[in-house]
Amino acid sequence: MQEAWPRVIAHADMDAFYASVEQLDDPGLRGQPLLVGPRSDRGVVLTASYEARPFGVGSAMPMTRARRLCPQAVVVPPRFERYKAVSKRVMRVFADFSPAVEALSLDEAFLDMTGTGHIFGPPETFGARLKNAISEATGGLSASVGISATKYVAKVASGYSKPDGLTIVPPERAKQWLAPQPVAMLWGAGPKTQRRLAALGLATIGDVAAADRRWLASKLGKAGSHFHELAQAKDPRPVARSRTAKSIGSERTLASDVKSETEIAFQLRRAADAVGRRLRRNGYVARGVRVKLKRSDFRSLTRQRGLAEPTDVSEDLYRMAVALLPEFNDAGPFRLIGIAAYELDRRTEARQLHLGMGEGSRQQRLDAVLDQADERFGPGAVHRAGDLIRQSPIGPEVDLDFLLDDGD
Ligand code: TTP
Ligand code: MG
Repeated sequence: MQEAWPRVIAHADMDAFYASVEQLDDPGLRGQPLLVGPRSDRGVVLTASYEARPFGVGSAMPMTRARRLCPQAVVVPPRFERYKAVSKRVMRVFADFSPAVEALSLDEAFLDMTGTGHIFGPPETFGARLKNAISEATGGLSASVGISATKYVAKVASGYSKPDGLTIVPPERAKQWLAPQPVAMLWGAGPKTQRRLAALGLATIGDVAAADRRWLASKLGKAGSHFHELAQAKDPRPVARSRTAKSIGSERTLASDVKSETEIAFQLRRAADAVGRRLRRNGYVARGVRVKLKRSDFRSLTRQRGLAEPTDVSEDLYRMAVALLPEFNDAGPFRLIGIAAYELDRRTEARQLHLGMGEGSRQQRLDAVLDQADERFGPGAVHRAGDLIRQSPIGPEVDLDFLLDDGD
C-alpha cells in the first residue's frame, strides 16, 4: 500500500537521451548502433544508443576508441537546441505529475509523489502513466523510472532495468534490495573511493551496510558515515523543487490581433478553462494567476496576483484574469493572450470533499461536467452558453500550452 510509505519518490531518466532523439528524428537511424559526438577524432562520445552499448562503448569515451570498438556505428554530431526542446517537453510532463520536481540534468529528475495515490494510483500505476505520458509528449521516447521512499533508492532503481524500465522498491525491502549491488552504485563513490572500499574488503552495498559504522568512518572519514547511511537505505534529503514545476498555462496566438474587451474576455475564458482542466486533471490547486498579453509590436506584458484561496476552479481563474486587465493600462491590439496558474500545490482530500453547497461548489460541479464532456467528446466539444453568443469567429488558431516560467 502506497499510503504506508513515509514518502513516495520517483526518479525518471531518459534512455540514451541524445541518441534516442536522433533516432526519433531520423527513422533510418532506428535500430542502429549510434554514437553522438564529434565526427572528428578529437573529443569524446556524449552518448551511445543501446544498439552500440554491447560493444562496450558509452559516454565520455574518446571517440577514436569508441570507433575502434564499434566500427559499424553511425556517428552523429550533437544538436543541443533540439535536445533542450525535447527536454522541455519532458520537464513539462514531470510538472503535470508533481509540484515538487528536482531536475538533475536535461534528461533526469526526481519527483516527490507523496500523497498522490488518490490521483495517480499506486506506484505501479503511476509509474506506467508517467512513462506513457513521456512517450506521448515526445513522440515515442522512453524513460526508465525508479520509485521508492528515498531519493537514493529511487535513483538506483531507475538504472536497474534500463532501457524502458520500471522498478519499484517498497521501503521495507529497500535495504535488502540494495545489498547485492556493487559499491559503484553508492552515490558519490567515484573510482578512487571504489578502490579504497575494495581494499577494505567491501564489494557490495550489503558489505558496507554490515560494516561497523565507526570503523568505516575511521577509514573514510565523513564519507564513510554517509555511505553507511545510504547502504541502510537511509536518505532523508527532500526533493528540492526546481523552477520547472512552477506554473501551468495556456496561451494562444490569434489569427488576427484583438482589441475589443469581449474578444479579450473570450480568450481569457478559453485559457482559464484549459488551465483549470489541467489543474484538476493533475490534482493541483493554484495560489496565483498570471495574465500574459503580447502586443502587435511583439512586446510581452504580464500581470499577476495571488488568490485569496488556492483554487482549481476555472471560474476563479477567469475572474482574477479579468480583474487584472485594467492593470495593463494598455488598449492593445494584442496578438497573443494567455493565462498561467502559479504557486501550485496538491489538492487535499479535504478540499475535494468540499463539493456540496454554495456558489463555489456550483462552479466545481460545472467544471466537473465540462471535464467529463471533454473526455468523452474531445476538448472544446462543449461550450459555456455565454461563449456561443459571441460574434465573428477568429478563425484558425495556434494553441500553445506553455510553462510561462520557461519563457516561451
Ligand atoms: P545520461 O542519462 O547519463 O545518459 P543517457 O541518457 O544517454 O543514457 P542512459 O539510458 O544510460 O540514461 O545522460 C543524458 C545525456 O547527457 C546523454 O544522452 C548525453 C549527455 N551526456 C554528456 O553530454 N556527457 C556525459 O558525460 C554524459 C554522461 C551524458
Ligand atoms: Mg539518461
